Order: sequence, then C-alpha cells, then structure tokens
Amino acid sequence: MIQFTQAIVRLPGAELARGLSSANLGAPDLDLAMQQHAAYCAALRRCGLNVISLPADPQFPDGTFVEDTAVIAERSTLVTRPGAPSRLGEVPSIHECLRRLRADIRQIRPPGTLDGGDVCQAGTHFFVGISARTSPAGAWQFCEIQRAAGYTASTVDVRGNSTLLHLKSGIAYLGENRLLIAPGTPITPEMQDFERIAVRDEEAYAANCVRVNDQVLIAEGYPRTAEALRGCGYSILPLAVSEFRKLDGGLSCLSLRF
Ligand code: CIR
Repeated sequence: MIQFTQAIVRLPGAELARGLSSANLGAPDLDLAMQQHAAYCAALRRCGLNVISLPADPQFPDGTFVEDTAVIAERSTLVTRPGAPSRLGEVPSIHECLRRLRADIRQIRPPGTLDGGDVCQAGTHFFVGISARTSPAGAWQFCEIQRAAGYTASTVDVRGNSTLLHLKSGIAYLGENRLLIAPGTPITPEMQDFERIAVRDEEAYAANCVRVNDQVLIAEGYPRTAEALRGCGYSILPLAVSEFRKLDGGLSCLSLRF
C-alpha cells in the first residue's frame, strides 16, 4: 500500500450552504462542519500526514471537496476539469499549490470533464467512473495519461445508478487487493481480480472510506461495515461527516492524499 506523507485540504467557508446538493438532508451547519473538518484533519495527522490547509474561497462553496480537483499518484499528477460548471474555478489555486510540490502536472482538456471523486486507484490500476460529472472524453484522457505513466486503467459507467454522484460514492480500495463495494455499483471484469467486500444496503454511504497508511477512515455510524473492516484486520478511525453528507460529500472528497 502507498505510504502517504501529505494531504491537501481546504477549510469550509461561510458560503458552504450554497454548495451543490441532491441529498435533501437540509442545510449544513457551518460551526459543526468546521468541527468535523478539524477532526478529519487531526485524523490525517494521526495517520502521519503533514496537512496543507488552504483557505476557503467565497466564490466556491464546494471548494472544501478538494479531491475533485486533482489526482495525485506516485508516477503522475494531474489537475481535473470538474463536470459542474460552478466548480471549474476551484482548479487554478490547487494547480498553483501543486506546482510547488509536484513536477510534470498534466491537465484534463476541454471538452472533457473529470472529477477526482470518479477516480479509484487500486494498486497500479485506476478505475475511472463515467458519471454525471466525468464525461467519456474526460475518462479517456485520464486513462491515456495514466497508461503513459505506466499504470493500467479502465472505466466504470455509473450513470445508471442515480445514488452514485461519483464512482467513489460506491467503492473504495482498501489495499491488500481488496475493494469495498456498495450495492448497485457496477462490477466490471477488471474488478474480478480483486477480493470484494460488500457493504450492506442500509450502510451504502460507508463505502466511501479511505485507507490512509495503517488506518481506514470510515464515516461514523455504520457498525456493520466497521465490523467487516475490523474482521479483515483493519484498524479503523470513525469520523463524523454529517454536514458534508448534506452536500453529497464523503470522507474521501475532503482531501488529496499523496
Ligand atoms: C458537488 O456536488 O460537487 C459537491 N457538493 C460534493 C462533491 C463530493 N465529492 C466527492 O465525493 N468526491
């Protein structure tokens, strides 16, 4: 499993409640969101990461979901072209930040679109969701960039499942050749090479967990998934993310890890 040393996050700002949402769970509470974000950053530090925290930008209410703006792997770095027009402007500041940290940064070019939430790296393979946010053209550009960097890549069309905003709303790579998968996530031939752990229907949101070094960050309140992960030998760190869930966000989308 990749050992991460750094994470980039962006603080939620006063404009958070204007973020895109289909969740119907009400408006996020900013104070609680700030507390949850602080606990999330503390968890990343506990996993050994140096956390680079960017300020909120009032122009971009979804800016705290930094995962969608870049994909950073050992052999490649790229900035995305988010599929929601209101989020396109989040990319330049992330690009600027990455320029100081990474060499040879590639870009998804128009008219292709790609959200980082649609990218699931599983060892040396990338699964790329084609979704309401990531276009087939964006996914193909992504696959070409990763193949040139020496990875393999394949697409997963999630457009048939309206509960999946992104591929990673329904799948996580745990390491040790294991995928955690929510019901309704398409199973592609490339996934057959992995051990697959099923998340129960009523705990589907818990599929968006994140392996960070020796820990697995998991949303708080999903006991069956937590038990399944512990049963596989993982040490888990449950975190409250209710306020980000109100904006269709999960654990993975709050950071870029590398
Ligand atoms: C959006 O709709 O773009 C944000 N409200 C949520 C993005 C969540 N991103 C992710 O899960 N990777």
